[in-house]
Amino acid sequence: MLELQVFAPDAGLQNPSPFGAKAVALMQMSGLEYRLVAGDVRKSPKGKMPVLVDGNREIADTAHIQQYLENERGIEFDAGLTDEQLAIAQAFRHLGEDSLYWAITYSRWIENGDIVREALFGAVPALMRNFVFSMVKKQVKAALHGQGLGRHSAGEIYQFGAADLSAIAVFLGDKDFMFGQKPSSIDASLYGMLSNIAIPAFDTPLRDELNSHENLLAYMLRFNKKYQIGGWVLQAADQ
Ligand SMILES: N[C@@H](CCC(=O)N[C@@H](CS)C(=O)NCC(=O)O)C(=O)O
Repeated sequence: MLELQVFAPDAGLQNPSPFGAKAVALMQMSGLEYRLVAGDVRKSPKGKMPVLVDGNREIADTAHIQQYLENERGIEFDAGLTDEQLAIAQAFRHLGEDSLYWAITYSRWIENGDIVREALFGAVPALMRNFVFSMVKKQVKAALHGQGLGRHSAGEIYQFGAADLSAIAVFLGDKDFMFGQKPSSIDASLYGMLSNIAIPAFDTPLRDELNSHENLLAYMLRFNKKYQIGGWVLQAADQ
């Protein structure tokens, strides 16, 4: 059976990773049987999670996981989309995964480090936890600096994040999904980002911004319910 490796759930957070949530969304959309397991990022082929394991094949990166499901399992996530829609999807994918993702990363690691430490490093013995967390936080800070977003003030970073969220909200409008009534792979990608912003444990300006867009909240919930994902999105919707 297919196995999807993600970060282990901890501290009440189910799969607390935007790309993990995107991969779960793709798997649920595919309708294929799979097992969700806690993976070890140090053993991942590209040093990142998630990873899809199919027998002795390891597929790292959600873009490659999507391609694998399409090419090897015949799943047509984007059937019926025009070339123009595919191009728009590609642009929104990068907005979510290469821009908004970094604002999420900042809002967690830099601004809510204590929660991340307890949520993601719960398995590390208490005596070592601070040390291990500080080391990883240093790497995340360097990555944010390298990417460029980390060079801005908190206010500026959240403005960039809010602009990304507004762009998604405007394009979505009153449609059910980004391209109408039928979900496609871009919805899985955006679901991964939005559902992570919605995690109740992270009370951040990004979450406030998300909460100010009723259509985005309804979209997230609609996707979650359609593919029976459950978890924090439903908790957030209840609040
Ligand atoms: N492009 C990758 C990005 C995956 C990614 O950035 N995963 C993060 C968690 S959300 C990760 O594994 N970070 C650990 C690290 O960078 O050491 C994908 O689409 O899967």
